[in-house]
Amino acid sequence: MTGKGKYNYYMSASSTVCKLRAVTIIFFVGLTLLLTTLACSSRTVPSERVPRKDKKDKSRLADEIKDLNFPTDLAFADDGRLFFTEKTGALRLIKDGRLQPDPIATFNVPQIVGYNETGLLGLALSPEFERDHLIYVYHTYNEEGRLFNRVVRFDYRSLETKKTIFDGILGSRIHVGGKLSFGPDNFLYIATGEANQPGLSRKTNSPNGKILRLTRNGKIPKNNPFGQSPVFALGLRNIFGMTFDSKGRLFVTENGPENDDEINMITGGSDYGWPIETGAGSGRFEKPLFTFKDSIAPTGIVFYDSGALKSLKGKLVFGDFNEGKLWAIDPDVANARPEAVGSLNLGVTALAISPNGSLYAATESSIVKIDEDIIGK
Ligand SMILES: [Ca+2]
Repeated sequence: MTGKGKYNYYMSASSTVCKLRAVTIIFFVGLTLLLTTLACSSRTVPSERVPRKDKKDKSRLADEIKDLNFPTDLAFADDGRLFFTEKTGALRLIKDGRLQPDPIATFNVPQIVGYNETGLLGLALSPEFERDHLIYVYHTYNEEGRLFNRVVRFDYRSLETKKTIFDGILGSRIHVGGKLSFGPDNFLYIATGEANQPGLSRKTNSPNGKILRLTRNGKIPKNNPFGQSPVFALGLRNIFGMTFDSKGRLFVTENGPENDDEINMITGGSDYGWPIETGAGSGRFEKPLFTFKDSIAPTGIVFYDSGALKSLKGKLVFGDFNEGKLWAIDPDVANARPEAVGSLNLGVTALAISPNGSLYAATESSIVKIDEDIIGK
């Protein structure tokens, strides 16, 4: 995601004016089209204001929640509550379909003006969240002018008791990773970035540019591949998405430099080549499941195993930040290519599947339910 201002959250005043002009033009063009459609057809005009009747959707979320402050990660509880992080530091909750006005907790993250990828970046609920109420987050912090990242755990019922699970991940304005996932082994997987120091990706004594694996209390599992090291896999540049499939395999979206964004299957002890090689390379390093020659900035990824969106069943689904598209690839088909399956027109940051199998995407300013109207657009 380097150099394209993709996470450039702070808009300049002149671009605001341009956007207002554009919005005005789009409004009048849209109004004309709407009136034409109404005049020419008796069909119902599709509108996001028309609630979709989906009585099975126990999460009861609205189809779209707007005006958010750059959501970065999503996590559903078993009862359908949706927790999400905002880049600027707030952990928020959507309950009974409604966005709760006050954050659950706010993290003191650096508010960097200009292009940056720092902040409150990742979220995972404990595998036994209904019982232990534990929430894990990944966030950047500033210590004496230097940026670092850490993973913190707290009890949803007593927010003041925070436990640091892992600390000392070097920070930078860019390439700070941040996604968290619990594996089927109940270990916590942490995706870090190389903090714009590519050499760190190769060092097993650095947590940067890696997938880390820890117990839920932050200890190093006995069977980690590099002995008494949290490192699970190395040679990674910057990861914006991580998920396990139904077979327990781990997949990530990795952002290449100006090209070669990768979808990788991660196995313990493996080396993914950065910064020596990108893409399929010479065969010396782990080969990606797929490499995008032209950068799309892939982000949130899920394995879709529900029947609600039939065309996606059994596929890895991921979003991109550059064009706001959704992509799907079958991880079990050799040399499969991702297929663009829909578009949100806003940079996608995270994906999640609700307990009843509905797919949701976070964009840079909203959370959207992905239905058949979007898939195939
Ligand atoms: Ca690679």
